[in-house]
Amino acid sequence: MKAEYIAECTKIIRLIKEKNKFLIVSHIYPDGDAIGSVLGLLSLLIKLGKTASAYIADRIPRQFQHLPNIELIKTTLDKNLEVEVTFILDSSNIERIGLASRFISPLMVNIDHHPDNSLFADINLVDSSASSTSEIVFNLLKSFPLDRDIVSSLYYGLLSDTGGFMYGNTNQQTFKTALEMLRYGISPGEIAYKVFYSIPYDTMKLYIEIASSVKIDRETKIAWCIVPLEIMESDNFQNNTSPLLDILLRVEEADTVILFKEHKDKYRVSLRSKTRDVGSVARILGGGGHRGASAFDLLNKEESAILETVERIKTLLGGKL
Ligand SMILES: [Mn+2]
Repeated sequence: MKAEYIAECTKIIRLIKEKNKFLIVSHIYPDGDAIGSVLGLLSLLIKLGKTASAYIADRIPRQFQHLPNIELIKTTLDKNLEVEVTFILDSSNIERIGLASRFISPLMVNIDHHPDNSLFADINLVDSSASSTSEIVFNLLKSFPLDRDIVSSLYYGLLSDTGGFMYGNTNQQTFKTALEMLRYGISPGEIAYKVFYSIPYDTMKLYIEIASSVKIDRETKIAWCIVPLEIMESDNFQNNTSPLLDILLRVEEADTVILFKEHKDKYRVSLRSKTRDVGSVARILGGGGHRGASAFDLLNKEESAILETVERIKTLLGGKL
């Protein structure tokens, strides 16, 4: 590990020991890694007797409700909250945390694994070879008295960001970290069912409705579908669409999947790929993310915009596969 990275770890550990008032934030459209890493760190700080709050400026999807201390993640926050240190987790830039950026304290710590992280904080612990922010947080915190609940949340984050050790971000370090996590007595099977087999019945029906309209271009192995606004706004739809993308990626003829999620003023476009670099594509189109999973905003809501965007992505990915 690089000396610089170790130096940042040492600084963060010192802050945790010396400071008392912490705020932890993560990105909007929170996924399993955002939630898992926030809960792991939050639960440890509370265990250490610190004053710690967590805030995400978005709805927390129902699928995370079973996680220990989930009720402590707030979606509104007192502006007058006194904070000495703010941790920003799993967010490549300050815009990703949405309204949470209003509550920034004098000292900011950025912990992340996105390759396009802009190193925006006072302390930046960024490792793009890590599978997940949860993996970085675990390795950072393992000298503290972690427990089964804390580690379960972090394992949840690691497992969801690797698609169950399946995506290209899974490497030797991922398995090594997972093994160390298992030593805390967590139940990997139980957590795996919670990550991948816990779609509420009414949500699954919506997923099936959306998935049944999937289009595919067999030559380029690109599949795409649209989530219309009325479904996006339904209480039964989860704003974390990873499970839906996973369902679509199970199609043999699909190497790359594009999901257009309709909002009032834009489409949020998520990309997943088995073999191609959709991270670079998203960056060209104004977004960001990882090699195998990324997203960007499409501000043009004209009817032709969807097909034009599919064509643009086909070209950027190099056409036929
Ligand atoms: Mn992540």
